[in-house]
Amino acid sequence: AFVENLLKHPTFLSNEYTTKFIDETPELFQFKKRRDRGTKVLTYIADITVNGHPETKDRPRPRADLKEPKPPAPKAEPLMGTRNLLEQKGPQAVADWMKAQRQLLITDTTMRDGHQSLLATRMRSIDMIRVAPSYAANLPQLFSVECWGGATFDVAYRFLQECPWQRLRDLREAMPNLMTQMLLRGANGVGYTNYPDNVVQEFVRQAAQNIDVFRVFDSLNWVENMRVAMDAVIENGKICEGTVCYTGDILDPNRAKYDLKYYVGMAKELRDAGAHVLGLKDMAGLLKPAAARVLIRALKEEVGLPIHFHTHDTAGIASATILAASEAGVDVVDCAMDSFSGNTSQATLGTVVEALRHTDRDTGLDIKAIREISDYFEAVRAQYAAFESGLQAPASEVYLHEMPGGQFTNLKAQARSMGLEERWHEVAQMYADVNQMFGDIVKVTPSSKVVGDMALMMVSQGLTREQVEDPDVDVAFPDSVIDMMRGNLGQPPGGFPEKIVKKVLKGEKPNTERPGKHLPPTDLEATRAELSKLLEGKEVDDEDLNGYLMYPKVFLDYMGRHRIYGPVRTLPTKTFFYGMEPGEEISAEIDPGKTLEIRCQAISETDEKGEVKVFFELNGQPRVIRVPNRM
Ligand code: BTN
Ligand code: 3PY
Ligand code: ZN
Repeated sequence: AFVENLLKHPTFLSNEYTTKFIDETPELFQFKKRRDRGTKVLTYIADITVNGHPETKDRPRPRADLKEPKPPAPKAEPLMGTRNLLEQKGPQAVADWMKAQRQLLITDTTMRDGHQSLLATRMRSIDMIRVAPSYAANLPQLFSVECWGGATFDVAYRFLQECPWQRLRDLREAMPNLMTQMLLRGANGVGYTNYPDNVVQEFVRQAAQNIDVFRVFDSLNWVENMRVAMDAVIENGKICEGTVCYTGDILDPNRAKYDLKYYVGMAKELRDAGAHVLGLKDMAGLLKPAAARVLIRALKEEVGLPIHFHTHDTAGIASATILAASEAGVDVVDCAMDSFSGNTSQATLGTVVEALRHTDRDTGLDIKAIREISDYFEAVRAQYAAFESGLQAPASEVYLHEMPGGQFTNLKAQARSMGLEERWHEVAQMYADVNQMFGDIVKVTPSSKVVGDMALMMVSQGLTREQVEDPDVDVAFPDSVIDMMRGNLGQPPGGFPEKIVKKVLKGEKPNTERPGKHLPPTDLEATRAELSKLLEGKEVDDEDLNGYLMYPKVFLDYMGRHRIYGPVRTLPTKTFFYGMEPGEEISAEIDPGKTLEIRCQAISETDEKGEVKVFFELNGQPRVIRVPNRM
């Protein structure tokens, strides 16, 4: 009935079909009879095989001789790691230990910021879960593994057709001795807007089941707006890394707004708010070695918390800055596996480890184990050629525009889609101008998106800063700009400039209090009931509820596709993005112990109805799936 229903639909027969079609026409997918999961997965493979994946259309293809990535063998039973200390003695004991020992501790970011910054966050869970046991066994000295939060949450649902919570559970189970770490955007959760306090609290409670270290930041560096999230982390017994976002240049007298005093002051506020660890988040990679020496030394002396430093290699200088920070006594730094490092990503893990060998800050990590895992990720990365940015080299231009590493390639893609790729350097300059027009703000998700939206609009419409600020020139501001000027992301130090607020809000009075103060609490149980109804009575667990609370539409779209395609998360990545070829065989473990052995036998010509038959063998049984050819 499913195929019949679907095939008669005019949109499905035309070329307009994308996975969106399903989101917009859910009534077609309300079948009486539940199809089995094997059939659903075959339907997915057949569809991709015949019509391609919308996300990889017109993008570079992986090499033809691509081999399935093979993770290195776990060497032995995992040794005790930081997670064991946290479980036995609690977060303060971990913080005390960090300060007491001398080695430079390392967080591996490959599974979060690494692919967020290089591959538009598209790495699939299966490619992470396969190598997680090797991390646990072969790199037990790691401080933590950053593997969740930031953009990974919505990208999992939205583009990868998988549940982010399940990813986290699987990773946790595979690395029982290592602390898992996530990036939490304070009152913005893992979204782009401020949520009611109880939604943030509920999200943290759920995440704390499997996350040990929460890096909590605010996109305007407003500590007031971080307290709810920080308190929730502390209440759940996990490590609260209260985080300062770094912008400007403390050594530049012309950028006096963000000087040493400012950062030390904010760090003290975070300490007083209960942070166990001080995060220093240099999301754009602007902190230079000489400035790092000064800043880290001052923070160590005046704040007293252990410091965790995060930077990006956009300008090519991240490892130099890390070494300077190390000499100044920083406690932990973020690096990515070599094959996922450099450019807009983090510094190169193996290189930092080697650079500190035979010094008093030797990391204690096994360089051979790092190389083996990096080799695995090199093969993983080759599968995602469609999502590479094409960025050829590091560039000092980042000191001009100050775009975060995680935004850079996204904004470039957005510019490309608007026909502005040739004018990228104008966009970069405009981004800097918009920042000044907004009063020189911290630019990190979501404030960075607002600056990017405004810059693209101005370049595409040929508007200058002077024109935008001129009360006599009519400007249609992007919604995100109006929202930020209303105060819905909170307040930057010193507030937004009156001139621009007036122009954007046309005299409407902005809210300068904490946005969460005015958002009524969400009735969680009523929301659960509403969601259950939308899912035709399906029982809604806490993970699904939290997904829906963060991203209602994205979550429902995901569930709609899940009904049709079933559990596609364990398909090999090549199959997920490119389908199968006749003669090819794959296997996918859809549940522990339940494996689908899938062989693609043949693909028919398109018949007079415009359909293609894809012939499979599923665990030895012949199966035929018909799909419309929309190519
Ligand atoms: C050096 O003296 O070589 C640099 C300072 C190293 C001090 C280490 S860093 C980790 C731990 N945390 C501290 O505050 N002190 C030690
Ligand atoms: C995110 O919020 O996703 C970031 O990576 C910010 O740097
Ligand atoms: Zn980052």
